[in-house]
Amino acid sequence: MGYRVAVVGATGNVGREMLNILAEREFPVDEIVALASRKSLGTECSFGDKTLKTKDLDTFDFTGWDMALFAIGSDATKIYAPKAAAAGCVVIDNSSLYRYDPQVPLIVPEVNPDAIEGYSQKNIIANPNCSTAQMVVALKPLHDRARIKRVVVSTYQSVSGSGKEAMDELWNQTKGLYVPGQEVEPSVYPKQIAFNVIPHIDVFMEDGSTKEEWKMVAETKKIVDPKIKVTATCVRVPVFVGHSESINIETEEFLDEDEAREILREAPGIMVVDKREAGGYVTPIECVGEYATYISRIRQDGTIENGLNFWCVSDNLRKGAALNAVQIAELLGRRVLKKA
Ligand code: 2RA
Repeated sequence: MGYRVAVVGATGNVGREMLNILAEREFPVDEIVALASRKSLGTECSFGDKTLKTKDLDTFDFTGWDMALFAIGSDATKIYAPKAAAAGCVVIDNSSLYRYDPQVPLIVPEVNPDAIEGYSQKNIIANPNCSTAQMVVALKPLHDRARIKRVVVSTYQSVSGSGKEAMDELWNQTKGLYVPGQEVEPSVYPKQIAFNVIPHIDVFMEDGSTKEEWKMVAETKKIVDPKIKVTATCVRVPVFVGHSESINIETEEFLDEDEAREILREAPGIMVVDKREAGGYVTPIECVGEYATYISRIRQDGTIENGLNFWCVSDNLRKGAALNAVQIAELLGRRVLKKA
């Protein structure tokens, strides 16, 4: 006995990864349906060794379906998520629409699994922003041991976070720099992304931060601890897949770098690769397709009493989105629906 599962937005980067990961992890599926907009009707999507043809989201009836993993923008989610939830289908939503709603749990299963108890308020569970997910996996075990007071994070986010069009722009713009007459002007991004970095993700807020930076602050507080102070600078870099983050934390209690390394080594979802030698650290290219959040460069920050620095890398389409959503589905099945 398994679950009837819908993947909504099955033709996008994240939707395709959701299908891949549901199959890889042999999620107990009785029936699965790939849903997309009418213009993508009939598009083929892989589900393990099976091929699904997308069905029309607009006319789909979610009645009798156990859960729907949503990977569409907030505008479309606003239309279809309430329909699915009202039909009794639990929505696991990757958009930012419900993340800050007090009646919707925002979950990273390695960090706050008990929050799943709150799903029934709206029959919706929110998936965090990709840059938040990998960071809180690393923060949680250190916070439990030494109580984190403050986090300073700089991110180096791959273009797949902006979608397939951005990946094409990076590819074509890079190629165009070497092929006369094939120059590609910026369109997805305000400036050239090839061989460049852009300190701007999402819209600018009143205080000069960007919404991506605000998300990291708000979501870390909701998932880990509202008392933690977070300041973020989010940067787009010319990498296809894999977000990297330079993280500095200040803790209540002193935490020695060696103890921190051992704590992280034992923590769920984390792989520590940390040798003080050339190549003794993880780079985004190495995390693509993997489940783990990788931690390297763990070291004391001697400029403050209780400070630590470390490097954090993860596949933003996986732990940053699709894997976390599937892990929430697994948690929902284990703790709530209990059909398999
Ligand atoms: C990005 N975190 O990287 C945002 C949305 N995926 O563009």
